[in-house]
Amino acid sequence: MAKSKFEYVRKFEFEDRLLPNCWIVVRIDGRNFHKFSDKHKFEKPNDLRALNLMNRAAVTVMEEFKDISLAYGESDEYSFVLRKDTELYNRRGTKIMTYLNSLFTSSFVFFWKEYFNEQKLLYPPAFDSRVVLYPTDENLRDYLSWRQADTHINNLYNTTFWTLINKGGLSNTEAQERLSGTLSSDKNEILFSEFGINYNNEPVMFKKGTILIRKRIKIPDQNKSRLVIVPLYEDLMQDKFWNEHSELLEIKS
Ligand code: DGT
Ligand code: MG
Ligand code: MG
Ligand code: MG
Ligand code: MG
Repeated sequence: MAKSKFEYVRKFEFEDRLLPNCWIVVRIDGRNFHKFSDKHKFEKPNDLRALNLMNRAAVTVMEEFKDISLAYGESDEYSFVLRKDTELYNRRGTKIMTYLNSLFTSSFVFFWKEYFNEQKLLYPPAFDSRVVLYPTDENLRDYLSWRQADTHINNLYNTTFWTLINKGGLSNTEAQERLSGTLSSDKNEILFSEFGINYNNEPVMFKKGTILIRKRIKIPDQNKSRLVIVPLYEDLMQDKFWNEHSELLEIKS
């Protein structure tokens, strides 16, 4: 077919093939979830419905895109790790990022009712996303450790903050002032000595975030196995995690 005179506009498009041999991380984050969580009456500091819905949306994305080997979620964000040797969409960055983001967002809306029941979705939520390349295994591990450290710092702060308000009768400002300049050990101490709360006994999903990986499961009574996506609530900063799940850093041959 003859080319139209308009065809030249394609030349304005740019090539965005991601560097080979690097881990691809796509991180998605809810837009203005400060307001969204407020309008939808999320429990503070952690709303189990919201976190489980985020996990469900992430599992949907992983079921569809098999080259995602691991995902990590906390709060209103999810990170997806694609194998460093993936050739998904010829490693076109925007194609990968926008598909993951839009499937995540539509799943979040699609499954909303299953988690929030009577609480109606009041307006369409949006998520931003970015794609980041990590050339070494160490960089990838440090990226995930960074996100999990963030989960820990925020959760310890938020748990103490809301305990001071809900159980200690402090105002928001008073709680904020009380916590200003405190170390982790101070917050643990406030929780324990003033409220009898041992932070170690808080729910592990709140403390560690959710790690999703694929594990081979034997089907009972059959000589078969299949890969299933499983949630883990482990410390991924430790070597132990990467030794136990050594397939994560291995290259398929
Ligand atoms: P952004 O990402 O720049 O558009 O703005 P935000 O407001 O989404 O800020 P971000 O992503 O740094 O922080 C996440 C917000 O979502 C934060 O205000 C707390 C809220 N949020 C996330 N998960 C929960 C939850 O389980 N319960 C409650 N109450 N709030 C949550
Ligand atoms: Mg943000
Ligand atoms: Mg956000
Ligand atoms: Mg966030
Ligand atoms: Mg098309």
